[in-house]
Amino acid sequence: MARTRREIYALGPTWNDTVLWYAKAIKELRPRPITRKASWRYLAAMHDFDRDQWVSLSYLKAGEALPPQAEQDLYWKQCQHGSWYFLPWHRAYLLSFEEIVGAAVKALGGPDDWALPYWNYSSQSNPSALNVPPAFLARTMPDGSANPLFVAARSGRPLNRDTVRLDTQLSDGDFVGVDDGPNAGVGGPRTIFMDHGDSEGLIEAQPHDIVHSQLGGRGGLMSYTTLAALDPIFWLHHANIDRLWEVWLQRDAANKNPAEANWLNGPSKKRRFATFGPDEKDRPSNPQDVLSTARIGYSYDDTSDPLKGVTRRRRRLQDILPHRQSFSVAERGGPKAMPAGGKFELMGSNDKKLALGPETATARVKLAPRPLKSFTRSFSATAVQPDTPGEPDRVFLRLENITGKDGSGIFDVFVHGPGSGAGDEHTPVGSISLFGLERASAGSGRNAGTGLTKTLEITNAVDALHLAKANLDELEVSIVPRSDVREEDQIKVGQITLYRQSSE
Ligand SMILES: [Cu+2]
Repeated sequence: MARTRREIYALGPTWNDTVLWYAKAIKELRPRPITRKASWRYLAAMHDFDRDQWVSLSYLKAGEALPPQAEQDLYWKQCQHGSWYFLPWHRAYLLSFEEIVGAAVKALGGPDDWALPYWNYSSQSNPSALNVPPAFLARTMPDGSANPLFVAARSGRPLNRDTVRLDTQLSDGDFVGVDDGPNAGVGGPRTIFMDHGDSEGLIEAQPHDIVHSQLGGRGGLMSYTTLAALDPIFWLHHANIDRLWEVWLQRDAANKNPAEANWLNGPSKKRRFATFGPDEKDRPSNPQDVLSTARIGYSYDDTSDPLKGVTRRRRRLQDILPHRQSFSVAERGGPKAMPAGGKFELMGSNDKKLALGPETATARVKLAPRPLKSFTRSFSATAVQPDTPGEPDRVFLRLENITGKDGSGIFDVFVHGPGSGAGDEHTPVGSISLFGLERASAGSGRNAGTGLTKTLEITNAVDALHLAKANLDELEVSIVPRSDVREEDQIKVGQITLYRQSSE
């Protein structure tokens, strides 16, 4: 039976059938023993698991029997973050969940085509889009019984429009990006089996990470990989992320999934992926097995392009062309040579660790003269001639090796000239969430404690500084917390770097 995943606000009243059956199925799955694959807690532990944390939050009894260790090693703690497997692994995972919930719905007397709803918080046409769907905030179900969709450990506050924007995410053309480059592409960097790789793809960073942190808040389930899948809203969020993958593929015929065997066949060296159907039997779970949603039984009600075909290059040239008369002819350089050794070149970096706490943290980044000169030339030459093929250089800001003890924080990042501050007069170049920070900082983790790396494209901000004829020898980066961040979280940014990417 083919299933159609629909936007939750398009399903009608708060307690429409899809939502009501979801709640009833959760009531059925939650009390099942954690040793049973088709149980609420087993499914959540497949994402990530921490026994002490689960016991302290009463999701597990102290002496409760767990599946045998060998079984845990295969099925639990599989979540892929900071990896080009982020999108396909979560798709296979969601499919197991949806089918198991669907089987419970059917067994309880519901329809046999129940499909997971998704939450499109980025919708421009739905005025309620940013609000947590009301059924997830109600304490009780219509019959007065406790509502299993409600979770106390969650912020419940509306999301912010600026942190669910999709312009940059969907307008990039590469799934993988460039190896060892600052731009990890839409889908993430090439990795082996990862529980938290250092850098991540554009869709993973935003809206994925940011929505996790905003929904969870400090101490909330959604803010931590080990707890997130215990919150029923997790699955609606990830259904939307999965849908955005389809949106990206369909908005431009040039957007393609990787064709490399290492991606298609999944990881083989350390671990493999393992998911199952309602019969609890294993089934193929690698990227190549989930590429077609139709083949695995579902579709989305809407995969239209929210950017309406606008490309990154067109957006940027529209921004800068009105200013083109501000360049003198003398400023026009010829086409620049590619930097030796690749498309990326380090423009500059700071020289010491930066601590992030409840106050704004600022670092100064010195820019090396030679790459800066190339950048300036590329920018002038292309900006004055809109029909020139290619695009001016792009600039990326990297916050590298971020470590700390609590990853629920969200920060706005500003780039400005030295001494000019990060006040209200500036627009942030972007926001970052530290979702997965504690995992990536742990010395024993697969990523051996190197922390997270956050990349933001700051091309437009640097364009603006350039147009204002600011002195670009040095830039300041200010990082402003927009959530509850504390000194004891011990958050540090190892290094801040700026890269330029020359046009193709
Ligand atoms: Cu997630």
